[in-house]
Amino acid sequence: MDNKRVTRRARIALALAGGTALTAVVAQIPANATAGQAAPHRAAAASAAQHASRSAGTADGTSYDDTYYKDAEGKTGQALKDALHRIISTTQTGKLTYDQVWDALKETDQDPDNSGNVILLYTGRSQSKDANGGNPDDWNREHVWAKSHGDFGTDTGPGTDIHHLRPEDVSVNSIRGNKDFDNGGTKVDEAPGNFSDDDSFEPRDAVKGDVARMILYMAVRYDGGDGFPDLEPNDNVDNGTQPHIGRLSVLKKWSEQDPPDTFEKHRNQVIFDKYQHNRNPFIDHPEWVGKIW
Ligand SMILES: [Ca+2]
Ligand SMILES: [Ca+2]
Repeated sequence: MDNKRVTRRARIALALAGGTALTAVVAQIPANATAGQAAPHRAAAASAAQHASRSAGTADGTSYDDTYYKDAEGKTGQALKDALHRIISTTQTGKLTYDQVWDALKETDQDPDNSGNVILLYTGRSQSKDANGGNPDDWNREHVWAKSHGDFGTDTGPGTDIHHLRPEDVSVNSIRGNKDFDNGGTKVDEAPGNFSDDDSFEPRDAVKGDVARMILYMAVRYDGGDGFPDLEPNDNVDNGTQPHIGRLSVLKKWSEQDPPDTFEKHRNQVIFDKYQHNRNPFIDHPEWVGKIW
């Protein structure tokens, strides 16, 4: 392991500890406290977070088994899916507007090597946080579960759930469009390692599992309540506006081929600590994919 990688790891570890500390600080400080008053609490919280990260591991999803995932313990199949639905729905006490998604993504998808940049999902490009907008090489908000599949739009709900929203190059986002996911197609010039044809899109290898786990999170989180459709994966590539995304058999393989890495785990933790307060169970427990589907 070279020095650069060591530094990068250390920085991510610090960021994780910082995220946990932030939650602890918010919980401890009265609403009228000033920044000056908060400082001693912050030091104490940071120390507590460092301790927690040494003993339990803040980035390790299994450390949530006895708490967050307690009601899912020992379950499989539909019972596991139902339990996870209840858990990730009732704990989602933070819900964003579509406008708030911009700033949230600047934090969840920050380049660990450059705090001024985000990493774009399909292209893998590191790009200035400020270069967002509507020009072809700007980045915008990619709905990995394409919002036309169920037509849920961008009202607060599935259309603003940052577990499946990622920064992406505007023109690459438009090539992906609302296609289902499958292997094959021709190269996407601006996004090395990605392929697309008339009815499907194949992301680069490094994010294949991320894509699968985002789709499956959406299927568990949205089950027809709150006026939103029941999202479910299937094995088709012509789902159109139906509340389905395919192909499930391919997504399952992708999840196995590309297990959660530090970047994906960190983003799950930031969403949990700071924004939505719910977790993507398949990042914490990738083996639950096969227990449900
Ligand atoms: Ca990955
Ligand atoms: Ca569902």
